Amino acid sequence: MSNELLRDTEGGVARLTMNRPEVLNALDDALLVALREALRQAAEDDAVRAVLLTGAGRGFCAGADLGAVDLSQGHLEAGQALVERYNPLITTMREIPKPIVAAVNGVAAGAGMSIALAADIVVAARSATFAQAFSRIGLIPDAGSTYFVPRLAGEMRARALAMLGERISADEAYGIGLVWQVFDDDRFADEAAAIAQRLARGPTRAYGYIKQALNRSLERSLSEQLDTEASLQSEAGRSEDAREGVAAFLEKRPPRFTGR
Ligand code: T3D
Repeated sequence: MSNELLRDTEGGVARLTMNRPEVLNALDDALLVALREALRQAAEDDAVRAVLLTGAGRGFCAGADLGAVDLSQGHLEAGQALVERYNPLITTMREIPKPIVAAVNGVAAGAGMSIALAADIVVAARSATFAQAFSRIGLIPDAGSTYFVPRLAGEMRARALAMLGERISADEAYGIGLVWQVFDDDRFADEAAAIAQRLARGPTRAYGYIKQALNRSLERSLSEQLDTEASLQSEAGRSEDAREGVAAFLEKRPPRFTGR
């Protein structure tokens, strides 16, 4: 297992820590592969009911490792890396049936910002920053940023962030809908962990169906989405957690969800 990704599981939360702090956790092939593999394992492991993704040191992730880029052919062969490593990672993040919290502890730039936005819930430390850094090096936003940013923040902001490549603060990111919550730095790690722990105690199967329902909702018509809801809700309704949730409500007690 690569040391570039630290992993531990406690209380139903798989914590994945990108661990290349000397380059602000910039992504090389090994880290990209390790991230995807860890997510797949989290999906299959019944003991894992939520994932917390964060970065070691002062960065969350500075995007592609520019030091590892091959310019020997006189150009940057960027498309292949996307097809082979970045895109499968982003797809895996969206599709695994367990909630992912991105705990953005520091700068999230380029594909590092894309990875944060592919999570289900993004929280940030007050000192964290976000940058669609791609155009500063002559590239376009990738790894899902042209999908996530307009949907979360709106078309104009997506265009300006992409073209100007400016760094925005966590509070600005919160203000335009890129982030769920911002916490002061001294509370950040505990607050992010608490959200993941809360999800790990929740109705895991329902969370998986919520992901499915929301993943494509903005591309579907109302009638298609109503059909999707009916079909997924009928699955959710058959879960042990739905039975427990209703029973707990009627008995006026907190539910004890098991993820089944
Ligand atoms: O082929 C493909 O892989 C295509 C895929 C492309 C996807 C992409 O993500 S493209 C975008 C790549 N990322 C960037 O362009 C961001 C580059 N980094 C920066 O602009 C800045 O470092 C930050 C804004 C992120 C942070 O700035 P700051 O001032 O807080 O830190 P710093 O001093 O610039 O960086 C600290 C160290 O990390 C520094 O190394 P040093 O000088 O201490 O030895 C810096 O070189 C290194 N570092 C930062 N980002 C990267 C990096 N090293 C390699 N790759 C990086 N992306």
